[in-house]
Order: sequence, then structure tokens, then C-alpha cells
Amino acid sequence: MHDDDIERILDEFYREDFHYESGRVLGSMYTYPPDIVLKAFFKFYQANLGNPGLYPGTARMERLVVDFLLKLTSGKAGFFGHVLSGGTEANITALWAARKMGFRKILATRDVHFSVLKAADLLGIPIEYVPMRDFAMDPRALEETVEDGTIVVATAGTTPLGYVDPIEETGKICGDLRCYLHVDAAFGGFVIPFLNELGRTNIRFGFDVQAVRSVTIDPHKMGLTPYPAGGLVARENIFAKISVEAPYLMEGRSDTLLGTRQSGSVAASYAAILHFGWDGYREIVEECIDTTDYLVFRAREEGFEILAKPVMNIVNIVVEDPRKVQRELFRRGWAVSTNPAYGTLRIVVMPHVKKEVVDEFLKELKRVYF
Ligand code: 0PR
Repeated sequence: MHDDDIERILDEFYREDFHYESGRVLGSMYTYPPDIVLKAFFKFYQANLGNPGLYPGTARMERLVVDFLLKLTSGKAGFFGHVLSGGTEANITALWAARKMGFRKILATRDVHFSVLKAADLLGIPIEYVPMRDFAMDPRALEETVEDGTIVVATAGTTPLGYVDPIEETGKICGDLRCYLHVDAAFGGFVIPFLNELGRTNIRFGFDVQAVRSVTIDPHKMGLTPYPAGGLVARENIFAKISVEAPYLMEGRSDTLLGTRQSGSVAASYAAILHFGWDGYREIVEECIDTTDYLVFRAREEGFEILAKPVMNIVNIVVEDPRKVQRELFRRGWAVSTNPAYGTLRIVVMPHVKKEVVDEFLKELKRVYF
């Protein structure tokens, strides 16, 4: 077939999908990246850090990205990390390493991301739910269940509500025991440091809490880079725990779950860090939070109830039958997600969600709902 014909065919499929540029994708932790970031992705699309010996340049960029992730998580220069395929791989890897180190049970709340349930299943480790208080882990309940040899997964920016488990308190509770404390900051890792700087919050979620051993923090969420770019950083070399012999590789070993790793996203993540810089990311968080406040204010004005006061840029609007409302909005070209357990529509206020979009969306929601 000729290129033109192929393109025409591709266009047909393309039109079926949602695109972030439309501004109408309101339920995903993702946005379209700046051009230079995409350019970096395609420039390095051949790179495969599954075989880093061939790509020393990309491997060096991975370390620079990891250094930035360590800055966000209050880590130190000698700490360890990898850019992985996403939060799922990062969580599985951390828990895999923890199991290798002899830990045998996971404690987390019901709002933990389902990737942790996948990890528990794959690794054959039981998971026990810790009761919640005010939409986050109840430290008193944790204190009652935690014991030597347990893994605690605390979330900094829960998927449904964007809430933060009390990590400092959890750290204190774990500190006296032989525990593995993993923090899932897949979303919140690129948000909380800036909310702290803006004076909105004062939350410690990273390595400044002594008991924290590893943190998931994903560039392909609020780091505004194309997938696949998750991140896992750790105080000790947990990757050595899961590494296997790989005789065909120059290094002779493989220390990640995946073999072949699309590493264009590593270059893209580094380009994003250069493009936005620390201050740029703070400005983006400031803008998203400003729009979040606007959405909360306007939704209430229109007669809607907000479930929990947003900590970060995730808003939950109470509706009856969220799935039905979601379907109806979908038909009208709007993509929101739902939290059936909470009876809400869930809006992730990413940078493409502007105030005009909020106004338009609420108009549509009123038409659909009232
Ligand atoms: N940890 C947390 C706290 C998450 O929210 C997510 C994903 C993960 C881990 C897993 O990350 P990966 O999906 O990168 O493996 N949270 C989003 C969610 O489940 C992912 C997402 C993004 C879903 C865009 C839909 C979508 O359109 O909501």
C-alpha cells in the first residue's frame, strides 16, 4: 500500500480515540507533552535499556532522570533508581525485591492502586487492608496490625481521591519494627513537593521519612512525559535483589522486570525536565491547583456536592449512578472516570483542563444530570 492510503486508514482509527488536545479528557492522569519532549522520544525510540551496553548515552540520561526523581523524593545522590514502564512495574518491582528480602505480607488501604493487588497475586503474598480514616490510612489501625516482616504500602496521591496516607506517622510505626515501607507516589510525587513550596501543604512522603525504603514516582503522569515512563527510586540497591544472570548482555545481568525497554521515554523524560525545570513544574502544579479550586467552587455553585476536599488536582463530584452519567457524558464527547465505591465522578485536573473547559463541562454535566 502507498503511504497516503495507509495514512487514510490510520486516520479512521485515530478519529475513534479520545485525544488530550481536545481538552475533554478529564479522567486520566496524563496529558500531551511539549513538542521538544516528543522529539526526544522519537530521536531515541530505538534505545533499549534492557541492553544498556549499547546505549550508554541513554543510560546516562536515565541516571539524570533518576537524580531528578530523587530530588523530588528527598533522596540522596548515592540512592538507586530506574525509569520503568509505569507505576505498575515500579510497584511490582519494589514488592518483588521486598519479598526477596524476606517480607511476607502487604498492608495497604482499599484505595491502594490495583497494581499492588497484581503484585500480591503474582508474588503470592497476602494483602490485608488497613481501615481508613478521613480518606487515608488510619495510623492507629496500622499500629494494631503491623508486625515484624510486613510490607506497608502507603500512597501519596491515591488514585481515586488524590489523598495522602500519613507517611510520617507510618514511618514512626514501622521504624521500631523490621518492616518494608514502600510509598506509591506515582501521581503525587510530581505534585506534593510543589504544593509544599506553594505553602498549600506540608507533607513528607519521601526519604526524609527514615523508614521509607522505596518510592514509585512516574514521569508519565504529572511529569508530563509520554509513556512508558514510570519511576522507582530506593534507598538501597533493591534492583540487585531481583537481578538475574543475562549472559548475552554486555553487563551479564538484568536488574529490571522487563527485558526490552522502550527507552525513548527516558530521553523524553530528561527533555521534559530540561524544558520545565523545577520552577516550571511548580508553575504547572500551581495552575492545576488553581483550576481545581475553580472546579470545586463552580461545581458547588451549580448545586453539586464535592466528596472530599481535594488535597491535589483530583476532584470527586457526587452523583447517583456514576457509570450511567459517565456513559452519557462519553456519548457527548467527554471522558471522565468514576469512583463507584464512593459514588462519584472523578476529574483529574491535568494541565489541559483549563477554566473554560471546566465551565463547558459543568454545563454539559447539568444537562446530563439534572
Ligand atoms: N499508582 C498509582 C497511585 C496510580 O494512580 C497508578 C495509575 C499506578 C500506580 C499505576 O501506574 P501505571 O498505570 O503507569 O502502571 N493510575 C491511573 C489510573 O489507574 C492510570 C491511568 C492513566 C488510567 C490514564 C487511565 C488513564 O486514562 O487511574
